[in-house]
Amino acid sequence: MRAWPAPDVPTLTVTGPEVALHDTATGQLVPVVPEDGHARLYVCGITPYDATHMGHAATYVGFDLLNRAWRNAGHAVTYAQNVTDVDDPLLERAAKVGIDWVELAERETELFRQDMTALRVLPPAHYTGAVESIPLVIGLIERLRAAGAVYQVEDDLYFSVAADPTFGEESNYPRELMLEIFPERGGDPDRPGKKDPLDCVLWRAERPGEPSWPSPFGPGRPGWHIECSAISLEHLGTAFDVQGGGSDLVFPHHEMCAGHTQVATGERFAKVYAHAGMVAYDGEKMSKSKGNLVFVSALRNSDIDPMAIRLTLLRHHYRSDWEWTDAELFDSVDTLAQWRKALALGSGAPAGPVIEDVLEVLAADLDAPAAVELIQGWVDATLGVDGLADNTDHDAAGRIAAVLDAALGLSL
Ligand code: 5CA
Ligand code: ZN
Repeated sequence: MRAWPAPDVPTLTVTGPEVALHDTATGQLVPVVPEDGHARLYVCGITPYDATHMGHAATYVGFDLLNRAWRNAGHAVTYAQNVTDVDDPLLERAAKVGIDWVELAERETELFRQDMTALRVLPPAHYTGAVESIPLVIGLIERLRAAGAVYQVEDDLYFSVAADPTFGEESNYPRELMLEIFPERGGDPDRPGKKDPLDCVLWRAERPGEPSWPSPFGPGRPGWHIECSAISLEHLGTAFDVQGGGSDLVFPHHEMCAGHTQVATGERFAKVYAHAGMVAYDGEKMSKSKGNLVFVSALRNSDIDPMAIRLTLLRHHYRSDWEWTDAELFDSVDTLAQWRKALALGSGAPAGPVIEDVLEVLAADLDAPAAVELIQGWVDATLGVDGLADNTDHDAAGRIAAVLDAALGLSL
């Protein structure tokens, strides 16, 4: 399907350092230096049954920093993202509000595109829906069947986690924790007939009132995890550089995705697994199912500058769990006004060292809060907050504006 339009990104005159990222699988900070200079990134996309909330926005802005850091280090980036445009929560919401599920998915996906455009998130080259990937999913299930990793429970097909010798190596969760989390995130551990409670659905046979597609295994629809394995395999191949998403996807989603690709191809799914922290609101994880949501589109509709939304997100490290407050948003509005004032001067405090430091902190596990502090330091020095203005760099503002845009996605 169509992604959203790409914002213009200025080309910097300095090259940023190579990027290192915290890897969930090893718990280490690891270099993510693409082979042959070409990075491959997959980030799990939305399930479009409601509008984009700040949790989603934080995750996509977080991985946008990675995309930008790679580009600033001189690499090309191929970015793929899915849209889970058929799944239980979407069908349930459509039935509840009495609209067609296709219409709901299209409406919310379009709103997401507008939100991402407003937030200046670089679009994926491959933006792919679950529905349009059904032939890919069927092909991958066939490969898993040939590998002996598939069995049937009634008319549904399951993936046998026992077939994957690497199962558990992505999350490193102990089995008790897996069993606890699995049912909270779409799993069905207690279903009679399963070989292992943790086995997951690959193909869900047609149920009355649910959409279905023909397949060699009978009419039905894809399970959730196989969707991301099939789409990433098609567009990025195996062992791509980074698999990303929120930390709610560490298990079972990314563990199962890794298992499907590993068993079907004999090769690993991703080299590094990166996870964004959870954004809360009113004391709980912001989630569509709980309804404690702050929507990007609602703020845009009340004339909030999208760059102030983005700055609020950037002030939290992508891996931290944090709580959204309106007070921080209003603070960002004030900060941007001050930054714009400094940039309007044209000349300013020396920009060179600030630019290098900004690129460096971003390359080290995407430390956007540190980058924001560095910019604030330049603004303070330029406006002479300490009475120490040293505006001897005559093209400082233009260069600071360029790094703000290219590295942090803030166009002021
Ligand atoms: N369609 C699946 C992934 S294949 C899905 O999880 N969709 S979602 O709409 O629920 O979430 C979209 C993305 O936002 C995922 O990467 C998810 O991990 C992330 N996300 C969801 N809620 C939050 C939150 N409260 N804070 C941060 N990220 C979140
Ligand atoms: Zn996914």
